Amino acid sequence: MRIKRIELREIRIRLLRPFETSFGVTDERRILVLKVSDDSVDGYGEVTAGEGPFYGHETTDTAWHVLTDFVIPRAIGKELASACDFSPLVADIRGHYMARGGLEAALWDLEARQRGQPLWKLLGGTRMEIDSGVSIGIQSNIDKLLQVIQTEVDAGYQRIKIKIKPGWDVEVMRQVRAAFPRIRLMGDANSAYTLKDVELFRQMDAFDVMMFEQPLHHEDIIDHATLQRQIRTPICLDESIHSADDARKAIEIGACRIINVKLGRVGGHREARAVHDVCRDSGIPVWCGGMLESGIGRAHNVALSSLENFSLPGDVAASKRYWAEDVIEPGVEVSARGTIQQSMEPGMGYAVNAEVLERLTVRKQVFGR
Ligand code: OSB
Ligand code: MG
Repeated sequence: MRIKRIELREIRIRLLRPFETSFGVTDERRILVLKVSDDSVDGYGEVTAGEGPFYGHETTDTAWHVLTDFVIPRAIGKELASACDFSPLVADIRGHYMARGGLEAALWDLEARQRGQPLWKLLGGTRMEIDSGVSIGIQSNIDKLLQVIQTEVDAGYQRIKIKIKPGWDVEVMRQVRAAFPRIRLMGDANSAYTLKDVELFRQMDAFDVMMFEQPLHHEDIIDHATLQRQIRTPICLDESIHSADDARKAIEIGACRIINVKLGRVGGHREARAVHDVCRDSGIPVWCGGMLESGIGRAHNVALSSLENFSLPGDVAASKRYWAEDVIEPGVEVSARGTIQQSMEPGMGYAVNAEVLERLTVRKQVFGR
């Protein structure tokens, strides 16, 4: 493939409901979408950075800067044998995984479309149907949370993740478990705790929690290993893992027993697969995380989740949980038993609705041709 033309745009799209985590509230997304074109074929990718530097250091605006000034200039006009050859072109850039990963994903979609093959097959996936879970933000009170969980359980979702933070943790978990004795339940702290809080995690050990996701500092693995030695519930790392090497080290020191793989956070499909492989070879299950993506990022997450070691339900849920109108058609749909079917279409498997995309666009820049 030759990277003849790259179109970068920012879209603004309002969430149906605000999403609250330990680091803040999101109600409108500012998402960067990349369209890469060879002669006649296009590929789409999405940058999963947040609006502010709170989940990680990247933002919508840092990604725009890094893409326009560093990533796209290295890529435009290049001839690549495969999307796998992209990451070496930008390996000298430190950090900014989501900026790089957005373009990388677009190249995978392009390659899959060129080969007339579904992206999930090109990636080597085998799961035709993936298990879907939901991530539920912090609510105004526990009764409200219990209602939201009931709605999602009724919709068929296979696993419930609740966001936790100091003051919204042990008592919340206790009541959720009491109200739903059988659901698969987990908590995501987004780095809100320190080792001073060990006792609190030991209390939550009693509630049959599948895993605690990223309880400690966003760059830490050492303290996570210390915490893991003192609690029964598996730790799952999210923020701390940006590469297969990070995963190897975290596993080696016992910092986690599960890893959340996010396409953007590791810089694209190639590295996501490498993280998957390291985990598989060490007997560590993975699942696919979410970043409140539009349909484009969501479609990539569905494809990635087809790899064999994605053996736990991910945060890849239906479009209609997030958006009144998605940028893909049809939207990602979840069956009554909480699964998403892989598409047999070439590429990421969902068509981009160009009219909706254009209507939501607030800025656009075109490179090449
Ligand atoms: O930590 O997994 C996270 C959303 C934004 C930033 C970080 C996280 C999340 C989620 C939501 O948990 C997952 C989703 O529904 O897309
Ligand atoms: Mg997380």
